[in-house]
Formats: sequence, structure tokens, C-alpha cells
Amino acid sequence: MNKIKPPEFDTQFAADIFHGLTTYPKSLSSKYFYDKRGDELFQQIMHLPEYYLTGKEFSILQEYKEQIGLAFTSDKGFDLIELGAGDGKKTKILLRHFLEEKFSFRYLPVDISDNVLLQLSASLKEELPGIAVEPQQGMYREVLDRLTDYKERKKVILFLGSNIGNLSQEEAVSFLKKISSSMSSEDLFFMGADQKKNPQKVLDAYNDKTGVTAAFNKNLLTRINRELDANFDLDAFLHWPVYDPETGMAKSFLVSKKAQTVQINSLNLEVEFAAWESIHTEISQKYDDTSIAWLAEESGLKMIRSFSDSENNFKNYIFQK
Ligand code: AVJ
Repeated sequence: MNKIKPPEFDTQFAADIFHGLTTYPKSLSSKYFYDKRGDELFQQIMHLPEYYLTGKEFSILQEYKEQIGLAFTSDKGFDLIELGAGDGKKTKILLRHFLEEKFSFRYLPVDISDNVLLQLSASLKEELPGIAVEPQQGMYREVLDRLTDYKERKKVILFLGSNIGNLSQEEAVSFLKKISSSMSSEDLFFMGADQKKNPQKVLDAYNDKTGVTAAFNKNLLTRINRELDANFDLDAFLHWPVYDPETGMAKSFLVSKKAQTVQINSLNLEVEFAAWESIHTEISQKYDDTSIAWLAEESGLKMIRSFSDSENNFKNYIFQK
């Protein structure tokens, strides 16, 4: 019998890229979009006219900040824990309002990147001095574990931007179960979710005219070229988003325009592509009240309120345990 020693990898990134490109159909995880260049491109995406999500959520927070504040605040004060804080542009609407209302609260932004947390803390110190900021570096799950035993004050967990959309149904349930298990009965979970809508509008959001989203998708190949010494030719791949109005699933692919072989030297790997073979790179799930209710049910959460923009393009939900 010939046993092949399974390859060993230096990093999770290397292992995931290897597995994603040696299985059929090929896939890569969207969590690897966000290197330095990827962060910049996503910032640009949030300003694109086609990418309605950011503006819609911004307008919901702006319009309903009073009601949101009344739901969040409590006699003993509260801790606002934000998963994936980013530049905090949307959160600052709430923070500014809470400060003006003289609510007693602390802000605990959670991010994997120390750099993001440093920048956010610095900008808050300048724009909203007086807010108690306690950055938490780490993976969501680790930080949630760390905060579970903390029961002195009400916890409000924020998860904005429809980041839930990047998870498969199964992953979303497991993630929400984790959130639920870290909550006590008075705690709240506040989540943004992009909604089902005219399919053309969804498709346009992931296929902007200026090609920023295409560059964002292809940046994953640039990252593999740089970090794993590979030779992907970006022009030999098409950015291809699709949207299924029944499941609400938007998916993005990179499609090989021709038969080609790509060398990934650090992985000791040659990847063969047939002409028009795809790499699945992202899910951006769109929800509606029915699918949100199902998700809540599966994960042991109750949806107690929702806020939406005038066209129901985006919704923010409040859940309790
Ligand atoms: C950051 C996950 C909300 O799926 O809409 C934007 C990322 N991908 N354009 C999304 C993204 C392509 C975005 N999320």
C-alpha cells in the first residue's frame, strides 16, 4: 500500500487554500479577502452607488437611534460589545447619541486585528472623548467565551453590516447558538441583515460598473500570489456574481477563462483549471422575516423588534434569549 504523507502547513491560510483548490468544486473562503489591500477595497465598496447596504443601515441607525437607545439602556448601565467593529462609522451614530443622553455604558469593540482596534480607539478618543472604550483583540468566539461569565451589567452584542450573510445556513446557526450561549436573559443581540429584494438590485451591488468588487474578489488571488509564491494571472479569471431569489443566496465566483495551470510554490502545488471552471469565493445571504425567524428558532433566540428603512432593503433586528 502506498501511503502518502499528508502535507503540513505553516498557517491556517496555507492549509485552507490547499484544501480549497484541491477539492472539486474549488472554493476559497471570503474571510481571506481582508488583507491590507482588501480592507481598502472594502472601504471603497461601502461608498459605491450600487452597494446600498451601508447607506441603508446608516439611515436606519440614524432614524431609530432614540428607540434603539431606550431598548439598550438599563438602570445598572450596559456593555456594548461590537463584533467586527471596523472603522466604526455606523456605530458612532449610536455612540454619539448614547453619550448625549448620558447613558452609563462601556464600548467593547472586538476585532481580530490589533491595527483596526488601535485606529478605532484613536478616532473615538478624538471624536467622542468621554466614552469608555475597552478594545478586545481576538476571535469572536474567544472573546464571547471571555465575556460570558461577566454578569454585572447588561450586555448588548452588536453585529452590523450583514456580516451574518457571509455564513452558510449551518454556520449561521452555530454562530448564533454561540451568541445565545454567552447571553443571560436580560442581554440583547442587535444584528443587521440585508433583505431579499429586486434581484437586479442585489446583483448590481456585487457587480459594480467601476469594477471595484471584481478587484476585491480577485485580490484573493493577488494575496495567494504574494503570500504563497503563486502565479495566478488575474486577467485569466472572470468575476462572476449570481443571485438566487428563492434561497436569497448571492454567491461570487472567479471563473477561469481558459484551461490553465497555476503554480503555488509554497504549497508545492500545481492547480489545474479546465476552461470555465469556477472557484466559489463568497456567500452574501439575503434574509427576510421568515428566514430570520427560522434562524432565531434554531439558535434559541427570540426576535423582539426590528427596524427597517422605508423600502425594506435592510433590517436591524433585536434578539433576546
Ligand atoms: C462585509 C460581508 C457584508 O457580503 O455584502 C461586499 C462583503 N463582498 N462586496 C457583503 C462584500 C462583496 C459584504 N459583507
